[in-house]
Amino acid sequence: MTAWRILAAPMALFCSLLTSASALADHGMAHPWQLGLQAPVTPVAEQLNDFHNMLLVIITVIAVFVTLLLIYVMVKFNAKANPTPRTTTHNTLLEVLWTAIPILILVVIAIPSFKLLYYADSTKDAEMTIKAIGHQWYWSYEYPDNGDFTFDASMLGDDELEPGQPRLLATDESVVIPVNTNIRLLIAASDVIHAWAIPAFGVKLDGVPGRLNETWVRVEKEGTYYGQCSELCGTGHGFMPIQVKVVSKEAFKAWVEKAKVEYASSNGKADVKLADAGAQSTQNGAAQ
Ligand SMILES: [Cu+2]
Repeated sequence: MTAWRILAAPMALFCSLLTSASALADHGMAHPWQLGLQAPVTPVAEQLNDFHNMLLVIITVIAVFVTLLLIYVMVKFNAKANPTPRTTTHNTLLEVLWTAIPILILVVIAIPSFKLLYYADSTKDAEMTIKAIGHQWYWSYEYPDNGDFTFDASMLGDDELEPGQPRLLATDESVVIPVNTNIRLLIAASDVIHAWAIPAFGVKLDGVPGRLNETWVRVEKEGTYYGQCSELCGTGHGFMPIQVKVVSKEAFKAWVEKAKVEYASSNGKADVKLADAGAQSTQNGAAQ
């Protein structure tokens, strides 16, 4: 009885941790004592999760096999148990096996890996496009086929956080996207290499200046999801988080109408004018 109790206590703790983990997983962010990856909400993230679980099985079998083999060798072939060692140095069958089996294991891993890589690459039937541009140190977003507006999203400081908003993850403006919609994501950068990453979406893609990288998402669950820049981009690298709100298609349409007005004044035009003026004066300066 006592032995069972000793075993049951950590099991109960583990189970309660698992339940609280799955309850918290709905928040679209990492949390203390999380086990496994964040709950996947896109087809790509689901497949990534399955692939990760498959690798976990393979790696566990290999680790257990090698450990058992080591223990067997240590017990059977130590100097005490085996005072006169054999002088055999080659075994053709064994050598072929320990070359072929690892190759087979790598092939078994490579096939689903490449499939997944191409699946995450792009979607043929995108219903809309969003462009994310990394800057030192914030993200700006463009909605070219939904109002054609632009806005910046910067991290909220500790004194700006409202109750429930996570520190270092919440931003002043959210990327709003509709649920169950194939969205083409174009990712670029204006200064150095950044990376747009949301673990729950299974997306992590570099934003490279002068290059347009593409991926896609189809989020199947409404909610708020968080991510961070995942390419070391300078001193503010840890302070350019990503906050995505996934809403119903109707709510998205309503938000677009509101956003068109809200972001009209800062539609990038003022910035563009300034940037143009800057570029012109630089050109003039160069010409002189
Ligand atoms: Cu960055």
